[in-house]
Amino acid sequence: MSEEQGMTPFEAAFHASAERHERVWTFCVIVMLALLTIGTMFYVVRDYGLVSATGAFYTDPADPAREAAFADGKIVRTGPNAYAVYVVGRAWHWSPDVIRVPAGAEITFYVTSADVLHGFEIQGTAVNLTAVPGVVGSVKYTFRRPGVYHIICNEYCGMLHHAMVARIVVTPSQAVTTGTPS
Ligand SMILES: [Cu+2]
Repeated sequence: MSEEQGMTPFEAAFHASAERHERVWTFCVIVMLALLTIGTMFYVVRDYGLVSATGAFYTDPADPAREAAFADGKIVRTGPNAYAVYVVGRAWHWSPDVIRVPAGAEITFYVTSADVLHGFEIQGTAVNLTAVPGVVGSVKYTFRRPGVYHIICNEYCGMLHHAMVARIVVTPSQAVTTGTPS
């Protein structure tokens, strides 16, 4: 109040105008930050799905059940809407190299390596674990949207490391098969 009293009419008008613009600008920044936060959360939830568990367990490499599960990799239906996918990395490919699972199902990946360290990464998702010989790592993931996702190797493993790419085909249906692309 005393501040306003010592001002010329021009200064008072300028002061009021500047204050109004600062309020508007601050409000705009708050709105932009809120939209950015909400938008980021929306895309993270939509595209990354839920990685609900990561861990590793050890099994006897000579266990016949394990040998069978990881021989060529396989997909097993474990519940009405759940699948277990056994993946093995070998220089320089993933088995199986085509994985078909339905959208919305809970997929548990069991990942190991037959030779050296490989990096199991599903592009466009938060799934990323190291495939270690003699160790089985596991991660759960739910694909929200049908489409083709790629498994890459992100741990340098030799000459054809860059060619270690496999496909996950997420179907809208419940149909599940495994195979090799021709
Ligand atoms: Cu590699």
